[in-house]
Amino acid sequence: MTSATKTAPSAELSVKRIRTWSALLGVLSAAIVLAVAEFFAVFISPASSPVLAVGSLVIDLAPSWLKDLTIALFGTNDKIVLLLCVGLLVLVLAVAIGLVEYARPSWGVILLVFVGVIATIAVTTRAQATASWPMPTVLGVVAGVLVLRITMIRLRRWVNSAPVAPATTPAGTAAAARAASAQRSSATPNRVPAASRRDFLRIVGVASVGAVLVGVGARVVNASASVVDAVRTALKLPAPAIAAPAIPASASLDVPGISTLITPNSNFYRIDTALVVPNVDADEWRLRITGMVENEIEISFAELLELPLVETAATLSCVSNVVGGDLVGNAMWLGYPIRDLLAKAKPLAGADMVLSRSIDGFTASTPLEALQDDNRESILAVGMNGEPLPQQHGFPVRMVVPGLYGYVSATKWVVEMQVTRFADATAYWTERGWSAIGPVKTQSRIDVPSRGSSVQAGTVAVAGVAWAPNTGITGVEVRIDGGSWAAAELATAISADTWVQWVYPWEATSGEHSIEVRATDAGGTTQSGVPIPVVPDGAEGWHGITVQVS
Ligand SMILES: Nc1nc2c(c(=O)[nH]1)N[C@H]1C(S)=C(S)[C@@H](COP(=O)(O)O)O[C@H]1N2
Ligand SMILES: [Mo]
Repeated sequence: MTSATKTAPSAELSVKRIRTWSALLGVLSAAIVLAVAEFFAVFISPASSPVLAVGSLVIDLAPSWLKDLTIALFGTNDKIVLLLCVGLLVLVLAVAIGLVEYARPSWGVILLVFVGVIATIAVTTRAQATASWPMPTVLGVVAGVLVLRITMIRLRRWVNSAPVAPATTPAGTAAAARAASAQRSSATPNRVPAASRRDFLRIVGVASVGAVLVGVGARVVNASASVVDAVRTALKLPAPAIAAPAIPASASLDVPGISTLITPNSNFYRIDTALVVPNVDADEWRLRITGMVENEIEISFAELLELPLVETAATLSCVSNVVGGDLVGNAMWLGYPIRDLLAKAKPLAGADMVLSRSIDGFTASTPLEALQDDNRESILAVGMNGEPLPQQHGFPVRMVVPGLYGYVSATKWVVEMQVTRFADATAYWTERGWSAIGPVKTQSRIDVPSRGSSVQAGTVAVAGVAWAPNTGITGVEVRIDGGSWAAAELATAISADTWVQWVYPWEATSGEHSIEVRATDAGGTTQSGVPIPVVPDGAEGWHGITVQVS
């Protein structure tokens, strides 16, 4: 009885308290939206978080006099002022959403969704936005709506079971009592006030603590990612000591839809085991060469940048790329030859492998020979297509070894190269059933026409790319409807390490037709038509498509 006597008085609800609670529930729902959005932004991009996106949208839309005024008034604090203004606006909207939802159920939800749509537009219109960027905001709004509804239901239950306290201001007394009883539903209260109050407070408490923990945690992660990104953007890479030869115009065919010779960073496939892209501080970064070496070596990022860097184009491919798949790309890399670092470390006799390790624990086993080979430009890359490595492609440093699949060579966020033996150590994917050795298999792909598409009868450009990195492509052939193979025209190869564009002018006649492609590499091997799955060391077979000609 004692606890009931203690809680009973505060279980009473004045209209003012109902309003305060409704407003707080609006604020809580907004906090949930932001926390959940911030959480999912960790996995997509810190810049996809709605707060920052709305902030940048405001910057984009603000008239210049307003920008000038804020800068005049607040100087370099203008961004903070902006974020405070956005924060204040969010707070006002949140309070409104809570009040409206209590007074007119569903209208608060509609208002919340409306604000969510505006935030989503802000996110999608950011310059770097990709198709997945709206996801954090959308999921945040969904969570916010759920919390708003659930907590409002509990609040109503409490209101319905609680005695109404007299309002504090005399003038308000009669009106408040009327309003409060109007707000009760006709349902008979089935709980004692103290219990429904406890229920309500419990869910509000859990949701608040959850929002704070998730939101703050995710914000910290996103903030450190943003810092790394800011450092990356500000970084100016040195010019190469040995530049790649200029790319002749004849290296690119003028065929709409063909893969570009150089794959832009924003289109470059990404494969890794990292749930969250590692944020590596370039100033802290060190690479250690350890294991079976005469001299262990440790090198910092600044030291690496002082070495004479080479620029080299290379096609990177994933062992999981199916025939015709898109887990392959060609970039211009800037880096330091690994063979030169190994020469300083002096591997001991008997060593035959380098186990490279990423800051996140991923490992790859690369034959020592491939890293020492004078005829293979294996590098510790710091640049990709004229920029510092994008974070998701290994900032600040990754390995690139032409001719080996990524899983046995292209360690991103690399921090250690342990010289060892295949007999003594195994890498991440080898422990999961993939081959310890992974040379890239010669492949060719039809980019246009796209599979299943319809084309007009007449001359149709069948075109695509073919690659045999570190070996080179000497020929590409096409056949129609299983007929005889005909040579395609090859663009100028910029090196043996990159893919080559090819085109075949096909006299297409109406009806359904199959098109197949095969390549021959500089080693004299022509791709076999026998389909082989990707596990354990890469797919084989001819890429074939069917098209409809009308
Ligand atoms: N740290 C780390 N590096 C990694 C991987 C990884 O999971 N973690 N995956 C490898 C694989 S399987 C491939 S195909 C290439 C892909 O490189 P990209 O994402 O830059 O295209 O990275 C390699 N480097
Ligand atoms: Mo891969």
